[in-house]
Amino acid sequence: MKIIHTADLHIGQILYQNYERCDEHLHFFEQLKQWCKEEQPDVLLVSGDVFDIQQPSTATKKLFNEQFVKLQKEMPDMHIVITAGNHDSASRLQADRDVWTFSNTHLVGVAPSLMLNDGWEDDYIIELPSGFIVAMPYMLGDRSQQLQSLLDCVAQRNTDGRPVVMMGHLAVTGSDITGHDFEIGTLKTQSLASLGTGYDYLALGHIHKPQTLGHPEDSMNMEAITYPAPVARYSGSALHVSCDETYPHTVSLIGIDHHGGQVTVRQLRIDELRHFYTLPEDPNAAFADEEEALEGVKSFCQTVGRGYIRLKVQYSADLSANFAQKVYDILESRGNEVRYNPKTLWIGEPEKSQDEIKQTFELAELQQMNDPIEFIEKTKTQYPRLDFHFLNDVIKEIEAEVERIKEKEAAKQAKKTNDSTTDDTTNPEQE
Ligand SMILES: [Mn+2]
Repeated sequence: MKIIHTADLHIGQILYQNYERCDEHLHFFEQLKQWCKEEQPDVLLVSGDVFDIQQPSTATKKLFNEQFVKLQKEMPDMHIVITAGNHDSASRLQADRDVWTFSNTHLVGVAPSLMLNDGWEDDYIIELPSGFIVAMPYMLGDRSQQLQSLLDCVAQRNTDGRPVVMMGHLAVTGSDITGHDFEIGTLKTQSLASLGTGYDYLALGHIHKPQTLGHPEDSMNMEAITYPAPVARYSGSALHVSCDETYPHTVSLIGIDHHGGQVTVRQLRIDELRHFYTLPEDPNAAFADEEEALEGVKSFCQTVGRGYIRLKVQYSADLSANFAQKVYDILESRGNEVRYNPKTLWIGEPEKSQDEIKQTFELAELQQMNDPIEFIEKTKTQYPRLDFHFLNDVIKEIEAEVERIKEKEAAKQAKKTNDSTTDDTTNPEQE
């Protein structure tokens, strides 16, 4: 079974509230089409975040329709499977499903509900002569049981050892999230183990850096690499979605010989229409003042002439209030081929006074505390504005609440164990 795996297209993305990226997406689709023609895969997988927003514009939907119809027309035997990511509207994608089925294109928007009807598996299992695809879109809740029952269902049908592929859109615990600015605590990760067993290749989306899980050493390797099944991989996004995604972007060409056999991964490097630059390009330099920064922008326009730029400016530089407008004015005369990220990187911030530094606790400090009261006692001189007595009361209260919750949980657990013992004796078939 031969697969081309991509994800996180984010069609319709507007960068820095200013720049449409249609031409960049078209440039991507041109390459994708070329690769499909050359490689003749059995199936093209798009693992979620097809669109950048839930209600894409008419122009964006048109681009989606045109490009996927084109792919299908050129490769009528190739199947296309597209799942919804967290950026997509699950129900909107699902609503178009029936129409697309006529052209070997399978859209899966909505995740299985907790109440399942007979035959629900058929909404997620795509059986092809070359193999099986379990197409899972982005899921909010824990669907471990449904995933395993889908894989079990495939195992039953798969009497001739065909390859089994599963798709998912989620952050797997331990993956490399370089380039994503997730705030601490907002990224929900799931363990690979919770996604079940029985697939040969797990085609993941959501994390934008291309990577095979468990093989960080292979991330920049463009040669064909063979692993024993199962293999879990993020294809990475189609375009750089932010300027922090400095690594190369690729689509993944996957070959699977048979179920439980060998999986071969080869990355196809995507040529980006516009690259991201931080000016000055010398990592140790920063613009000293406004004049130098504007000169830097002009010179970039003349030499490179295309791309997204952000500026590194010395902290001491005094930029005028309409600095960004001055940059836009320079770029406008260049037809907006050079695009500006107005979030300036400030270099060489002067050292803060002791009083300014220790207003809050660092997360790492909190994690080191075995006994917070003892820790704060020891370090309170560093925090001149800290109301120690107040904090002491708060922590005591939290500790008491945690105890209460623990007791409640223990009581609940004890009751559950009792109940399930009763259930087991009355009806051993029921779970
Ligand atoms: Mn996503």
